This record gives sequence, structure tokens and C-alpha cells, in this order.
Amino acid sequence: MGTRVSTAPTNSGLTTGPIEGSSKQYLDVGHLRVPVRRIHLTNGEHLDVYDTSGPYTDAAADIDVERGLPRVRDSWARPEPVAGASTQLAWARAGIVTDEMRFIAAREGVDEELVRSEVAAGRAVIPANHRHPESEPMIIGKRFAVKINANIGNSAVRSSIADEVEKMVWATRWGADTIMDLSTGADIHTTREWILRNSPVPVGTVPIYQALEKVDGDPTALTWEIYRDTVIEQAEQGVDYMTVHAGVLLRYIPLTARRVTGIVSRGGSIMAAWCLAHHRESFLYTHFEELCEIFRRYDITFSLGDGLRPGSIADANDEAQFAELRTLGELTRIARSRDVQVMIEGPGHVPMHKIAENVRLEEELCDGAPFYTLGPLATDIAPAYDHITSAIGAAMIAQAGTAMLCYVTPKEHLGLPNRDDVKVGVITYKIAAHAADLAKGHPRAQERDDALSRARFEFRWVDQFNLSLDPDTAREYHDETLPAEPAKTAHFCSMCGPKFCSMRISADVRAYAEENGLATAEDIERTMAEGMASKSAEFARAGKRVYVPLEPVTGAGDPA
Ligand code: IRN
Ligand code: FE2
Repeated sequence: MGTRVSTAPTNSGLTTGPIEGSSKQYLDVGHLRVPVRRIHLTNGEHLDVYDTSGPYTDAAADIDVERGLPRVRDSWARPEPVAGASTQLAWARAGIVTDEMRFIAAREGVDEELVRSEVAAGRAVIPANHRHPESEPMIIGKRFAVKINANIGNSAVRSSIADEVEKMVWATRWGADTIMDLSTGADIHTTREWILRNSPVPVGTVPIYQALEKVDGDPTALTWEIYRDTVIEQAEQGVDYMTVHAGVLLRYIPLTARRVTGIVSRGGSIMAAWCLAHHRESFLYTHFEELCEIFRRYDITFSLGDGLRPGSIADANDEAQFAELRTLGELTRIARSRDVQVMIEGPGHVPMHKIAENVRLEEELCDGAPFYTLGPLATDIAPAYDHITSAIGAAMIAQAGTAMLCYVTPKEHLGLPNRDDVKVGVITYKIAAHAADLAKGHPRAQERDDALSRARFEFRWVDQFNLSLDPDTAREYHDETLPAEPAKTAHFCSMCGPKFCSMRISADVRAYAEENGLATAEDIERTMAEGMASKSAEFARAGKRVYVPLEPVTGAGDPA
């Protein structure tokens, strides 16, 4: 096992090198090089999967954090502005297929025209600031693979800048489609600069957080001018999408008074404090058109914030939440009329029976703009397991049409996530997103399930590990009880032991059927039944123990 590199940071402090069993490949699409992760199987086959990890998993890449990633998009064609707008939305509406759209079509395995028409209709967005040429374009929309976002960033207890870059590299290694830098505290500008110059995925921010730093944490001291200048500062650096809590209106704030958990959104609470202190309408709302002009110049995508999202099961789907959503719909129309791309942020904490209503209303009120939700947590009773409580809601809401899921880590509500928490959060959300892709019939989703199932049925253990979302942990769990190399080809694992492996019994049944020339479905069924009956008799004879004592693996092949 000398090839295990995926968890070892290199000298630069970054985790580089291929994921176990995979190599980085590029598909040549005209002058575009579209990355895929090729998983190599022991039977000579391979499977190419969507790859978010950028050059970091390319064994041949020469990574230098100080220099940043190659500015790939700089050499791509930039179409002429359409009526003054150089945005993917403007181009899509004018019938132009951009290089970004072409790249995305190849990545997703869909037609270019689907990409263009969904962007033109506002049902999908491509967050790609002109000033972030290092990024590999991706699309967020319900007709495409469900995406996940990982939040990184320090709070008052700060880590070093290199640590923040490593968090981004680490999150995208495991499959984060975008990352949001939610840093607060010192060095916010420099941290973001390093992340952007080294990020192969779109980067999002919440500019109100930095604006608040500039007024020493006093929300009432915020002004439109301070906020605007912060947005421009971040736009110049290349931030691809920004959360703007412009739907928190003065008159909605009283609607939260009787809630169990009030306003839980950071940005929402900052804006509510400002509105109440000045008794004026939010400057984000009153200056929204000016904001659109800035966003249009760089092609920044709005992520209209859910400042009034429910923070508990009790508050789900209440008046405050849906009043804000209606305003987000109004703002969506304003942004789109200026050729600015928009997605809509959603909850939060919602019990399962109230999830579908969220998607239905969002699509109706916001004219089909992509929905981007934070979970939602399907119950409040499991702190320390909120990656799971939220992945339940996330899978359901994604199946119902949500385009991107903001991950939740096991530390949610408890503390700042560490490296392991980030990985667990990302993998958990990949599961939710992929489960939804399968349910929605995304063209390529099932390929990987089928490949893994075949490997499992044929006892190709190494292939089973490598096809999984987290090969390292799968291998580690297997090796905990059967560490010897021959166990990697054994026709059982320690869960059922050699005698009671159902996969092996069915393989035996198939072999028996073949040898005896039994070919019809009925024959096979009868043979299966006989096989099962004989195994059941064997089970009874053996003393009806479900857990059999472990037997040491003695040699290669089938030891039983
Ligand atoms: C996603 C959906 N709803 C909220 N989010 C994310 O939560 C958003 O994208 C950003 O990362 C974070 C903003 O949190 P506050 O400021 O709304 O608490
Ligand atoms: Fe919460």
C-alpha cells in the first residue's frame, strides 16, 4: 500500500497528488481541456467521474501557492458585450454559446444547447467573475448534477492563511463544487486573495461580514457606501458569487418576534439590527439597482440570502420566511432585467413534510431561479450529528429540485469545523446530492453505482474502495478486521464471514445454473430457492449463529 498519498499533506502544507486508485485526465474539447478523474479498475476497465479538485490531484502539476494556479480562462474567447452586458446571462439570451458553457456541457455530459437555454431562462447560473480566470466553470441548475458548497473561513480564533488555502484544497479534493470564504477577523482581504488565486472552483462570500469588520462590529454604523466599497473590493479580487440579504425588510422583522429561534442568519441579524436602529428600509434593498450595476460589470452572481430562514423545526415555513421569499422574487426580476444571474438561498431547519412546499414556492415566486439551501435539518435533536439530520433534508429538497446544497458539518451549532469535519461534511453532502441525481435520472449518475455494485458482487475489493466517495475510509474499515493482502480478493468480508456471504451464495447459484444449463428466469428462480434452502439448512446445522467466529485468511483466492 505504498501508493496511499491522499491524506498526506506535502511540504507546502497542501494536500496534493491523486486520490487512491485514480488519475487526472483531460478531455480535449476544441481548445478547452476538461478535467475528469479516471478511476482505474483491476479488471482493466475504468470510470471517468466529475472532478472538482483542480490541478492539485494532477501528479504532473507544478503547484506554487505564491504564484497561484494557471489563469486558464484568460485565453478563452470572450464574446462582445450584448447591450453593454458581458455576462453569461446576456450571452445566453443572445443565443451565444460561450467557452464556459461548452466546458460545462462536456463536464456534465449534456448538450451545449441545454446549458445555454437553461442559463438564458434563468433556471441555471454559471458563477464566473471575469477576474477569477483560475476557475474551472461549473453550472448550478436543476437540470444538471446537484452541486454542493463547502464553507471555509476562520472566525475570531484564527488560523494561518496557508491553512485557509489548504481547507479549500481539501474540500474540493473530496468534491466541493464551490467554496464560500466566510472569514472574519484580521487579514480578511489577504486570505481571500490567496484562496482566489489558488481556487479551481467558484468562490462565494458574504460581503456584509467584511463591511461589519470595517465598522468594528457595530451593525448600526454600517452605511451603503461602506458596503458598496467592500463589494467592489471583493469583485476586483474575483469573487464569483455573493450572498446579499436584501430581502430582510423593516416590516418583516416583527414577524420573527414570536419565533422559537428568532433570526439565526448572521447576515439577516446584522441587517435587522441596522433597520431597527435607523428605522429605515435596508440599504441593500434601496440600493439594489446600483448593486446590480456592479455585479453586471464583473458577471458576479447574486445569491439572494435567506436572512429570515427558520432556525428550528418550530419556525419552518412561517410568515417571516415566505414574506422574505416573495421579496427575493421581486429582486430576482430586477437583477435579471439587467442581465445579472441570480440564485436563491433557502433553509435551514424544516421537517420532512414541509420540504416540498419550499421548493414549490421558491420556483413560483422567484421565476424558477436555482435554489441553494442550507440542509435543511429534518430535526433539531441531534447536535454532533447535524451533517446527518441535514443530509436527510438535503437529499429530499434536492430531489424536489434544489440545485445546490450548502454542507453542514458535524460541528454545526457546536464549534468551528476541523479538517476531518470538513471531509465528513463534504462526503455526507456528496451522498445527498448523488442520491438526488439518481432519483432525478441524471444521465451519468448511475454509472458509478453500477460499477461499484459489480465490483462488490465480484469481490473486487480494491475496486469497491476506489469507486467509493471515500476510498481511504472504506479501505480502512475493511482492513480493520481483515488486513492481509489476500483478503482483498477473498469472496467474503468479516461482516458475515465466509459461510454466510449472500453475494457468494448467489454467485454459486449462478455458476450452478450455468453448469446445469438452466437458463430461463423461472429455472434461475427455482435454483435460487433451492440454493437458499440448502444454505438455510446449513445455517440451521451450524447452530443458527448470525455472527460466526472470524477465521484467519490463509492464502490468496477463495479460502473457504
Ligand atoms: C445557504 C443557504 N442559505 C444560507 N446559506 C449559506 O449560509 C450562505 O451561502 C452562506 O454560506 C451562509 C450565510 O449565512 P448567514 O449570514 O445567512 O447566516
Ligand atoms: Fe441551525
